[in-house]
Amino acid sequence: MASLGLPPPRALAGAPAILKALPPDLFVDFGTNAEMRWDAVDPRRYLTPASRLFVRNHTATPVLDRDRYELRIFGDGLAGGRSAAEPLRFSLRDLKRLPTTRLTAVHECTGNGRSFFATQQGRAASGTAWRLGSVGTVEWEGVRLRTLLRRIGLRRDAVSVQATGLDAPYVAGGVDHGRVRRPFPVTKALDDALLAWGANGAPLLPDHGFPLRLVLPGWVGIASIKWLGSLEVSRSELTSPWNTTWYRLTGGDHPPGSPPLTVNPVRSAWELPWEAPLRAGRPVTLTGRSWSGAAPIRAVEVSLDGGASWRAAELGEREGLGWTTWSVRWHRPRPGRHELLARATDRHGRTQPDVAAYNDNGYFFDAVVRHPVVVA
Ligand SMILES: Nc1nc2c(c(=O)[nH]1)N[C@H]1C(S)=C(S)[C@@H](COP(=O)(O)O)O[C@H]1N2
Ligand SMILES: [Mo]
Repeated sequence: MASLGLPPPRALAGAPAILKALPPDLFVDFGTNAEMRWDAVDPRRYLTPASRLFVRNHTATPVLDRDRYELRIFGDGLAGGRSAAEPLRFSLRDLKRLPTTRLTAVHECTGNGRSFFATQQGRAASGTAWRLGSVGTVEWEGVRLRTLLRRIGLRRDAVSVQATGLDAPYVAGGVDHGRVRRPFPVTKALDDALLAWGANGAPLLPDHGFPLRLVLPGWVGIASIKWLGSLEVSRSELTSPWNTTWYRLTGGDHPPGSPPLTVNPVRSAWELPWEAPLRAGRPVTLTGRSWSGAAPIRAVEVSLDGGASWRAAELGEREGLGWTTWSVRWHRPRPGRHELLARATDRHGRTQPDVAAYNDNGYFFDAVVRHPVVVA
């Protein structure tokens, strides 16, 4: 986008969209997207290692130079106002001189669980057919966006911030939609938004936004723009196709004009292979995790008999806005095929429903997933 004067991402002919290794025992590879396998999650490890974190790319991972990197900030919402042609510029070093914050949060794609609209509810939705692996919990490191914005100075009537990535423009169906970008309210910017350069104590991997990405804790993954090139701060509501066309609930029973999606719903997953083979008659401890974009998890109920009976799972670890681990002892698995169910409730009282509200793009599949196991 010449208007921002940004260097084009290094174009590597025939290069893969995702640069890190995607071994099939750890990932399901969808090309530009890859989901983590829940059966490969180590129950003793709370954070998701960056090497195992899901990747969701609209385009392809650009290779950016940390020394030439700069974040551009402009807009009529800044004190004094700044045009896109004459933005404020911050190098990575400038940003790292500001007070550093670490925060642990769930990181999740809006479409996580999408395949279950088809397999569990009989109505397919369009988009990557994730199971539940487009999620992780990461300890991000960076500077609060509010720290930077307060230093720059905001106008009192600033309402909207648009984050734009440095990856190539997104072209779909022959239409160039421009660079991946999405606006969010100034209130979120001044609350817990983070400009992150690190994950789990190391610099971001290229696939996850190196050298700098935005993190909007608890919000849909698309809000956390990777390879952050610019922030526009505005006195009027900014828009982009990522909040007007995509990432809102359309079709199904949703009225037209439902708002752009923000806070993630409640979900749960078992740390088991799909159709996990289990030994009959032998007690086994099963583990899983539950999370919510709104609040910590208060309770997890599980059913080992397809939903006929329920009991409380034992809750384990939780850090900050990260997920909650849990376990349940299955004393006497009987031979046959069973469905395991886990239903979480967060501290705002939000509970996973039996059926997720259908929408054309398959966002927010938050229903209790029926996880098959085979006991023999
Ligand atoms: N610049 C840019 N930012 C982006 C995206 C993208 O394609 N380009 N994908 C978004 C989506 S849809 C998600 S779910 C998360 C995925 O982050 P990850 O690949 O680091 O897991 O990044 C978001 N930020
Ligand atoms: Mo996403």
